[in-house]
Amino acid sequence: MKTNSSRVDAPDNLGVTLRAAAGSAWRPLAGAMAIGQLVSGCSMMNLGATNSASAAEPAARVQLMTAAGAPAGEATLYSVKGATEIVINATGLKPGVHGFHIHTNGVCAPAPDAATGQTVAFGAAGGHFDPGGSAKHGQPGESPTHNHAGDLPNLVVEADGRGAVRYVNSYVTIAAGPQSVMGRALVVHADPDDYMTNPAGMSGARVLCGVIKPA
Ligand SMILES: [Cu+2]
Repeated sequence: MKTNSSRVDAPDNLGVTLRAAAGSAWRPLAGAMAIGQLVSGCSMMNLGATNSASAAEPAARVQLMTAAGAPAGEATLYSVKGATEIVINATGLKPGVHGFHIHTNGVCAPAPDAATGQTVAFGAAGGHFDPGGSAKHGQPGESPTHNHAGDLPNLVVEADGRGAVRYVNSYVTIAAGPQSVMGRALVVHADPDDYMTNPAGMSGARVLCGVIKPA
């Protein structure tokens, strides 16, 4: 089995390798949303045709950029039974584990960090999308009142600088409404997300950002 490819293929490819951060306490999501669960290590997960977005056209796309403005991969989003499937293929990252979230504002410009007041890359994207008003960072897949709906699984980046995650988020939508992610931002961080510490899981600097736009 291929051990170092981090590419997530197009959704019509039903065999997809996914990984979660080593050692993370990952819990499967319930029912149909289990297609978004991550499999530790080198495990193949068969995305059943009836459960995947394989027949769907992408509803939204994200062009990821570095703070210097260089292209750094992309993400596509699909509507899946009232939930949102997010497929990210990022490039140009340092090998290791990187936090990954939906941030509130679809603006990838420098701005002061809310906690420190220091101007940081992509600071204008604001904090994690939190339509449930939890004001708490945590494990992806909890309820939106337990922690940010925008909390997503870490990317694991290999020596080639690529990292990929496919994840179904049950608490956000692409369609208009209070949970909609359209016009918000995806952000990849420099460090691992511990899925616990407020406000961003100790995931460090923002290294990639892209605005979620209609496909
Ligand atoms: Cu973030």
